[in-house]
Amino acid sequence: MKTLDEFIVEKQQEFSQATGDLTALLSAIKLGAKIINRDINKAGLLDILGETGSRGEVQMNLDLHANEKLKAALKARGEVAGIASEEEEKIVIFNNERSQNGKYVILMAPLDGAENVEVNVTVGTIFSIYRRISPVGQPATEEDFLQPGNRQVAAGYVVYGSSTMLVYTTGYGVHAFTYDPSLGVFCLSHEKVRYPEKGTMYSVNQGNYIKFPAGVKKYIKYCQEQDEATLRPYHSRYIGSLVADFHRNLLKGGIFMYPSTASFPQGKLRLLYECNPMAFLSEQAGGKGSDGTGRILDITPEQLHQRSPFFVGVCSMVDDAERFIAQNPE
Ligand code: AFP
Repeated sequence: MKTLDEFIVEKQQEFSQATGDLTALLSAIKLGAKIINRDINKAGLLDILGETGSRGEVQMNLDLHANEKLKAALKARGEVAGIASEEEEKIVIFNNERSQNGKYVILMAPLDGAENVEVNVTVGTIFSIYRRISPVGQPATEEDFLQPGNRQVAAGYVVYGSSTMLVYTTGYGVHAFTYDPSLGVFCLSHEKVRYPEKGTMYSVNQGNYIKFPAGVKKYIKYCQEQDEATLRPYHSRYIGSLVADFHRNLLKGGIFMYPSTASFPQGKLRLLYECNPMAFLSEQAGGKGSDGTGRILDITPEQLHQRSPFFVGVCSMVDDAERFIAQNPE
């Protein structure tokens, strides 16, 4: 059995200019994930005991609670100059001397799909790590966070499901670790994860069908048609928790889509906290991440909370979706 700590120390030489900083940083994320995992597992119990009021409040609290816990774990490390979070309006700069010398900034969705906690369905934490571009020794700036996804040095997620798993990449493949709660350690369970060559699942909120662009509607119909050679009709699977949907599609082969809709013309998902890290992981696993017209990782962000349409998964499936979109302009 190899633990996450052992694995990242072993792989440290793969990082350019390895100094151990990134290793320490992943350790901080691991600690935050363990705390969030423990607290999610207690959520229903707290509710029964009435410690935090109504169900709605428990779920709301957990969102913010996860943000605070992860932020504290990262702040405690000198390697991080600041964070941006889906739960915070503005960037949070860590202003102590040690943090100002930190080389990295982190963007995160601390509890993605939080509404699912209330009904005992899988949720996740997503993170994305960049080397800052402002001078080390000074406070980080917003520019450090508004870098295109192709500059990520690491990204990953934690999926809190029937077991808890941490999945990450530093640009040398995707590795997954399953949490053993009795030992309190993440153990290597999937090294160099790759998508299956052909996918058979599509994940999209079909309740929004009427509001989708014509190309997406046509692609969904294509997914539902019968054709043995391409293993269609595909299975439809949608949890409503990006991490869970992405994770299943990664292991089983599929495409996740959150297109633009009449209600969300730019899509619903956040480019920096959701699309970029998942697109980086996808590419590292042999898949693709697109906004429907091109590579997600090449978009230069203009705003922290910017949204983007998102198509991610097995290469040939994302290619098909892009083709249908290009052939059916609005
Ligand atoms: P929340 O974090 O606000 O619950 O949103 C979750 C999410 O961003 C992503 O994890 C899901 O894939 C997507 O939204 C689900 O959105 P719909 O409910 O509109 O399908």
